[in-house]
Amino acid sequence: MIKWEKMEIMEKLMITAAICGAEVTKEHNPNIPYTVKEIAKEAKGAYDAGASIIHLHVREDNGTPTQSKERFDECMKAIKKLCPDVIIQPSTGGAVGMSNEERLQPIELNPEMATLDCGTCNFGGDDIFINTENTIIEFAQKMKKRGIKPECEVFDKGMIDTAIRLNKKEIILSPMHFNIVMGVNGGISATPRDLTFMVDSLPQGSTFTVSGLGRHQMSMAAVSIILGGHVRVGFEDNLYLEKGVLAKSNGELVQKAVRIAKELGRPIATPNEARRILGLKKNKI
Ligand code: KMH
Ligand code: ZN
Repeated sequence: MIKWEKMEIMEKLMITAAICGAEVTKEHNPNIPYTVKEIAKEAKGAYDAGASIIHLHVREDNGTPTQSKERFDECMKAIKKLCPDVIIQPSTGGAVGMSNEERLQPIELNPEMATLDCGTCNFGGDDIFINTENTIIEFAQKMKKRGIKPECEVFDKGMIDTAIRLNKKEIILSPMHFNIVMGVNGGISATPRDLTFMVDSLPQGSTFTVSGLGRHQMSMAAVSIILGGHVRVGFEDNLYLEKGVLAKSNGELVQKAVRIAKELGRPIATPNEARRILGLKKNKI
């Protein structure tokens, strides 16, 4: 349950920038980064604006999504060169249709964090993002072995229950960190009612961030800020700064989240403050 009476004691706000994703393309917004240089530049702009975590997908130069370990390594090094203390959180979701083996490659680089998708979900049209229970267990066990903190991606309430079940078996360790993804065609809707329901369903001591898709990005960020949660913004989830205006960069979207947070009285966490909030051991550079 949300402890409403304790809400004045809030941690600083962690902002995650999801800078490119796997599904959006330059046809959707010409500012989506593909190359190593573009990805590093977008990460730096987001970091300068206040992002403490970069949620990372990578692409071939032509925009094709890839989970190649080598490409992740190149991109992570390029990002660290520009923003040495930022937390890099590679995706193990990759793109719809990739094999588990393909998706798991970036964990071999021992990042501090990585995503752990906690269930199967329709992804619009004929797309299904498949994460069977055995897949989740395999990914979680491999991350645990390497000391990588999973960010549990939950697209619906049942996925929280799955994460709790695996937490009870110590396959996912406490305290858990969740990303509540709202507004996927097939997942939970992006409404304040649904967000409070999801937050109320999290185990005590967990932290959470919220990713509202499309036009819901900033409104759900605002609700999360008020609830004591954290926020994710960026091109992976949303292409627009406001109705009809494409964002020029991820930095612009982070700046907007920072403005909202400031108006609501929530200071922004640095990467090292985010490490403390998440219980990450050290900055692995
Ligand atoms: N691209 C989606 C199929 C994650 O990063 O872990 C999966 C995704 C979630 O983006
Ligand atoms: Zn992602």
